[in-house]
Amino acid sequence: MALTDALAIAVAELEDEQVMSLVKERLGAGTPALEIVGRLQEGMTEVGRLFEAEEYFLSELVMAGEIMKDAMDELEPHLKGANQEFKGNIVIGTVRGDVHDLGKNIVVMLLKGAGYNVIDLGVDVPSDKFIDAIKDSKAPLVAMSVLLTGCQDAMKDIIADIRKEGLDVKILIGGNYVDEIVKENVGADFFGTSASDAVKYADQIF
Ligand code: B12
Repeated sequence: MALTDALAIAVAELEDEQVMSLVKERLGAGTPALEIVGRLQEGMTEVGRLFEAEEYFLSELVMAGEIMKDAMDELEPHLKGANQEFKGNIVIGTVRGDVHDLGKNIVVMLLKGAGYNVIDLGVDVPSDKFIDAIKDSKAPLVAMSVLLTGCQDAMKDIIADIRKEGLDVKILIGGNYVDEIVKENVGADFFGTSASDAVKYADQIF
């Protein structure tokens, strides 16, 4: 993919200082934080492509993760928003076997900003942790993040386990590769590919 945006290129080239200065510059110029996230994500997608092409290796993937995390720390106050109205509880976690959490953390920030209380279970979350949290919080919505295609079966099992408990909860899945087919396969109610999708479905349910 030929990137054209300077920030996306800086991420793809792992230029950490350049990334931070561009993020600050754009925030200062009034670019919406979510738009900046979009450019960062483009860069990360390119990092993923280079990894697949064996031009980048695990160390580059780790570095890209660090760069993204630093940029998100800078963006977080701008994503949270000022909405303090309490709309209800939402449980979220990255599914068992998967430790990618940068995207999930953005979803958490946006949901919080939209007025939800988010119970974040972290990464590599097994069925029982999801089930206990849903029971304790009586959340009507559980959101799951997945980036590894190899973790689709784990997600399917977790959803089956939740359904077996007979809990009155809607299930939203999200991540870079999920689509209608994945949603049907794992038995979820909704799917999303961006953090704002999470807010859209949450607002529908609450
Ligand atoms: C950074 C990164 C890592 C970091 C993660 C750091 C961290 N704390 O998260 C580290 C180095 C740990 C890592 C490890 C691995 N990774 Co990795 N990683 C990436 C990379 C480059 C970027 C991911 C990212 O953070 N993107 C930026 C965020 C903002 O975007 P996002 O995650 O997509 O999230 C957005 C949306 O998807 C959505 N979203 C996400 N979750 C949810 C949830 C809901 C409910 C909703 C509605 C929306 C939503 O909203 C977010 C914001 O818009 C991707 C490449 C890619 N194309 O995604 C590979 C990638 C995901 N990794 C990959 C692989 C193979 C691995 C490893 C197996 C490598 C290895 N050999 O060890 C390990 C697996 C570890 C594990 N068990 O999980 C592959 C997966 C391939 C596949 N088909 O399964 C990818 C696609 C790279 C590639 N092209 O090969 N990785």
